[in-house]
Amino acid sequence: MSTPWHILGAGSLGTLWATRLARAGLPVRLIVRDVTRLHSYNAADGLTLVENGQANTYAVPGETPDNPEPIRRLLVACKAYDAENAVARLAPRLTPDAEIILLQNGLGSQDAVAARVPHARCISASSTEGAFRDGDWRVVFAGHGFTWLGDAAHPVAPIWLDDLEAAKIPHEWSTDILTRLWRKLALNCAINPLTVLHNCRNGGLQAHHCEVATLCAELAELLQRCGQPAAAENLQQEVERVIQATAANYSSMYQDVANQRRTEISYLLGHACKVAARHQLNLPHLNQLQQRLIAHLRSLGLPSD
Ligand code: NAD
Ligand code: KPL
Repeated sequence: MSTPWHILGAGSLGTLWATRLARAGLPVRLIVRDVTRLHSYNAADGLTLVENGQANTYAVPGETPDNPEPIRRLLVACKAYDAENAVARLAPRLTPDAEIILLQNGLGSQDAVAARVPHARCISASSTEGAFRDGDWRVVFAGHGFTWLGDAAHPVAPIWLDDLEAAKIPHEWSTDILTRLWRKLALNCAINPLTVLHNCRNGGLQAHHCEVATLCAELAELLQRCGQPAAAENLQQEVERVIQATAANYSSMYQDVANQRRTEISYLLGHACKVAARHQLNLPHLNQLQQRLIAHLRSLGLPSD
């Protein structure tokens, strides 16, 4: 019997991964927050994936973090601000050879998790897949994309990539995952906060070309300084390309704010500003953007961290 996939977080990405792995006949367990959520989950038939308008339900067994079964392969699919505590709670269940796959956007949460469970191998992921929940235990596969996985400490690919192949999860093992994560972070820093502050779709930033260009120049300087020159290459061109290609979309941060949800600001713009300060790099526009965003979130009564 192959190693079970324990999936922490029954949100958009967690459900997207759990259903595709289960569909391929692989053993999957879903870890929900507590007994109340487990009762709610057990009252449903399982997890539902809506793809191309068609809904299919998969009977993935659910459990709470306190279940005694050891965990050898854990997919962490919660938000960046929940990852460290969520994994710390599961630490006693991790086997000595445990592997943890971290799906969080941005940077900072991966290191926090790794420090909590130093014996486990932590693999970071950067995904362009898109999904959203349209009900409890139900997810809509909204945007086909790709997931890069990598381990900055050990370049050797894990054997379970075969499971992703079987589950038809488009992926690639990356030997420069940090560069990918920094590049995505820079894109998110140049686009997402401005869409919130200007209250617009991504395409609305075409009217703020100079502001975007100034931020890209500072972000590129930061990437150079923290040893990520490849992530800095042609940053502004790529940001402009993404703005154009996703012109009709609302950024993930815009959607969080519109739905009065906590944002991942600390792992995106907050992380960039923190690293710049650590390098004694003065990036006035990036810092000002962070202050404006924090003030805006506070004015809406949303957490600013
Ligand atoms: P989500 O909010 O839909 O799901 C997170 C789930 O984790 C929630 O159900 C929450 O209740 C659960 N959770 C939190 N703490 C938990 C705990 N201790 N135990 C059990 N469950 C817990 O989030 P999402 O949209 O799936 O995003 C997850 C990560 O993936 C984020 O960092 C996000 O930026 C990134 N991401 C998302 C998408 C997407 O399309 N949704 C795309 C790319 C990257
Ligand atoms: O990833 C994104 C997001 O909305 O979080 C894009 C589309 C790249 C905008 O930054």
